[in-house]
Amino acid sequence: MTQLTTKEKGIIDYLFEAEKDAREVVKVTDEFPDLTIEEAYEIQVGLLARRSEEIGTRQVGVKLGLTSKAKQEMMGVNEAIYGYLHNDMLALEWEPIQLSGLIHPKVEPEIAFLLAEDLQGENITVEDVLKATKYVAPALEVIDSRFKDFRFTLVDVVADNCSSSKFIVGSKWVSPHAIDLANIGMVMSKNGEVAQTGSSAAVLGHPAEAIAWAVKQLALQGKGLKNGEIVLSGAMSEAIAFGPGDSVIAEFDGLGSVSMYCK
Ligand code: OOG
Ligand code: MG
Repeated sequence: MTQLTTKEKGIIDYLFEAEKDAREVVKVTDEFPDLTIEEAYEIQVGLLARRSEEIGTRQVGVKLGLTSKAKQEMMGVNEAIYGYLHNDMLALEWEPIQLSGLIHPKVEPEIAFLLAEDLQGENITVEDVLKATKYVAPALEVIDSRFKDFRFTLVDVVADNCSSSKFIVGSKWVSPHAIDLANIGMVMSKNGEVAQTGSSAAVLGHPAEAIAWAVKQLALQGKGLKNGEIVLSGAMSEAIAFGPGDSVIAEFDGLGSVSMYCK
C-alpha cells in the first residue's frame, strides 16, 4: 500500500469513527475540496485496513456502485465506483437487520456473483467473467452513507467505501449459463407494496459487464478478484429507505427472491 499522508490518515479516522458510532458527518470534500479520486481510493483501502485491525474483519468480496443510470442520477454523478465487502457486512435473510448501529439505511436490489476462479487483468471480457462465475444469486444491499443527508460527491462516496453497510444474499444459487443475465426483470416491494422495478440491463447493459469494468479498474492497482469472493454488481433501481418493522422483498425473473426485515 502506498504511504498514507497525514491528511488521509485523518480522514480515515473520521470515517471509521462515524461508522462505529453510527453518526452522520459532514462530507469530506467540504473540508478538502481538492481531494482527488486517487486519494479517495487510497483512503478507502486504509479505512478497510483499519476495520480489519480494530474489529478483526476480513474481505469477502467486492461491490460495484453507481453502475445504473437510475443510481447515477439519484446521486448526481456519472461514473461507476467500487468498494469492498467485509465478513461482518454479511446479513442473513432470517435474522432481522438491527436499526441501531445504522445511520439512515436504504436498501437496493442487486445480482451477486460467486467466483470460482481468480479474475485479474486489463483485458477481461464479459465471457471471462461468466467463465469464472460459479453461481449468481439475488441480493439486497443495505447502504448507509456516513455523510449527512446521504449527500456526497464521487470522491466522498469512494472514500466512504461506497456507503457499504450490509448485504443479504438469497439462498437460491443459479449457474450464470442457465439464465439470460442481460435481461432479468426485478420487482422490489416494501411491506407488500411495489416500491421499485428494474432490469439487469440497467447495470451497464449487462451485470457481468460491470464486473469486467471493476476487474479492469483493479488491474490498474495490480489487484484482482479472487476465487471464492462474492461480487455485488450494482443496484438495478433506486434505493429505498426503511425503518423498524419494515420488510422488503426483491423478486427476480428466473433467479428467485431475497428478503429482509428490519427490527
Ligand atoms: C453509493 C453506493 C452505490 C450501488 O449499487 O449503486 C451502490 C450510494 O448510493 O450511496 O452501492
Ligand atoms: Mg449497491
